Amino acid sequence: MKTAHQRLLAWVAEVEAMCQPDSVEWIHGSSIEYDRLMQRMVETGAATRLNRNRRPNSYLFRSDPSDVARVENRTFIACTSREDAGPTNNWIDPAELKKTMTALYTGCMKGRTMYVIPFSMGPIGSPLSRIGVEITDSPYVVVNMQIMTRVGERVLEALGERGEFIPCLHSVGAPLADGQEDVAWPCAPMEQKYIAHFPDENLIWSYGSGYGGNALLGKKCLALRIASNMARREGWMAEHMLILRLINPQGKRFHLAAAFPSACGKTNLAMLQPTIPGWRCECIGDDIAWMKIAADGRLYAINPEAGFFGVAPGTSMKSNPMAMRTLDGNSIFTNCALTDDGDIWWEGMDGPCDHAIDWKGDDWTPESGKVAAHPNARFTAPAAQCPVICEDWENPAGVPIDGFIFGGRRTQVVPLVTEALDFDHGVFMGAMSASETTAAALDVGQKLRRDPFAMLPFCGYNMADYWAHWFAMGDRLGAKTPKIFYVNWFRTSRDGRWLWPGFGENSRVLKWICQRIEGAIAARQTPIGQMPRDGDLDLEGLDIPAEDFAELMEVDRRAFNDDLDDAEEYLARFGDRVPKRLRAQLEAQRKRLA
Ligand code: TSX
Ligand code: MN
Repeated sequence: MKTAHQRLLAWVAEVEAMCQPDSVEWIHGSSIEYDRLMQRMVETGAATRLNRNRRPNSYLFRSDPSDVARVENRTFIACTSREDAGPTNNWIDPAELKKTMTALYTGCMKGRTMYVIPFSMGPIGSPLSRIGVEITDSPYVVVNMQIMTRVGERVLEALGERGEFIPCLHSVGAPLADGQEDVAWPCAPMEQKYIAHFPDENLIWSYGSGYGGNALLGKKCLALRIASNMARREGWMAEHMLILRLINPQGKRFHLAAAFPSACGKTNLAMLQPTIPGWRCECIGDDIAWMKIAADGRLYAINPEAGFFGVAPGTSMKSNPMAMRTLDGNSIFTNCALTDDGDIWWEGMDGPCDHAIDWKGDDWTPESGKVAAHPNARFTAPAAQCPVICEDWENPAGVPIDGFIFGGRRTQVVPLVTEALDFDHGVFMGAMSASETTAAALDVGQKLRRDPFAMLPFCGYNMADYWAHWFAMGDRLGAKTPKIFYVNWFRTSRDGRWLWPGFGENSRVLKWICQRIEGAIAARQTPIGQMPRDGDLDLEGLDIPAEDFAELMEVDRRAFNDDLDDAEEYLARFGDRVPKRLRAQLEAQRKRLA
């Protein structure tokens, strides 16, 4: 391989000696290489090629039924002090974990090929980008990384002989004995799975799972858990946020970054199609934002990824037409159903399906009494294929962020949109983000699941220190802090109807947000923040009954006070590491509600 990077070569040699693969292949990043890998996987039965006429250059994979999602209870932050990982992470002693995992890694690639994937998170050469190298024995990981990141020789070139890179080691944890036949989706049992982060040395070790966030180490492991540590040390931000550009009828651009817990439709919002005349929306990213203060004092964001790794079920021409069109070809599908004409299908897709092979490989009909696609089935598709991808999505300088949006899934209490009173109040809003748990017992009412900044599973250090970092960034941004908003698309009426149509109609809320950012309109101050005055939210062409709209915008002081009790209990978990400024926000909110 054409690299003279001694530290990289030494690391690869060291891993090879430990894992003992049959062979080593460096990934160049060409389409020929991609096709060859896919061809090999079709031959071994790991992949199914989809009907070329319906979905060219696209493939279906079925995972092992036990290896279908991120494994949070097997995800570890291995730093020196337990307190630095905080109460929301699984801490483990780095030396002890390395001993355990070294034993697992020893000989773990026997009978397999070890792939070396140099990759860039962010456009190659951007000052905001970071380089990683993933070593893996999973060809499925290689092809997914080729879509999700920039890989191969051009990355090695950018790395040079002394550049910094983040070593990411991955194995499915299933060595093959001499003559042993492989399975379609090799992986290790749950108690042997480890998704390990060593933030003190920017190192990632993953063992035992081939799935998504456990195995595509550039995404959650590097771009969020390790990057959040680097960002705090270096004074930037690594956030679980979509990035979009809104363009108003006058051609003025607004850039928004938004963080939502799972099941709020983040990818749908990232590819929003505005329903209001003259407004356009473009996608820059759907999952992760890396942001840095530039020379002009403003905050600029890049999307470190190059593709979308999205939840398939529920994605349709109704909920997200731009995502559907992104998947027209050159895509990978995992745990979706296979139709009789060689295409994919999932629950919530437009149109029914009479017969399919389900995600486990079994015969399926609607009468089978089970789902055809796994609820966490995924698509992997190049971002460049999105019809509304922003022309600046790979701009190495990033885009200037005008506003942050937080949110959650709340059928009660939280109104459609509020604007933070100031930056500190906005940090409080982000820290208090919560969704109702779907599995709440009927008699206990709705239980809240807090997911601060949608970073609960992704903050690679103590969440309380993370809040302090937000305040510190706010101080540095001064007058140039983005405005902060909180939205809730999911409020229902007392008789259980959705009060807000959601989806493309959310553009009406985004319009108000842009008008507030511009300073074009005033707002009504409420105890929980600024809200649209009567008539300010553009409802032209919608027929929402006045009573419904009033309910959607209602601020119930008692209910909000109860929420604050829950919030206070939540903060107590973090002890005296909680920034005083955050506690002050809680007290201020209480006073306003009294
Ligand atoms: O993604 C969603 N968004 C954001 C879109 C940009 N979903 C799907 C959530 C699961 C991932 C939504 N669901 C949204 C929403 O704004 N709102 C709702 C609730 C809802 C569902 C259906 C209707 C209205 C609201 N209407 C009809 O079905 C006709
Ligand atoms: Mn995500």
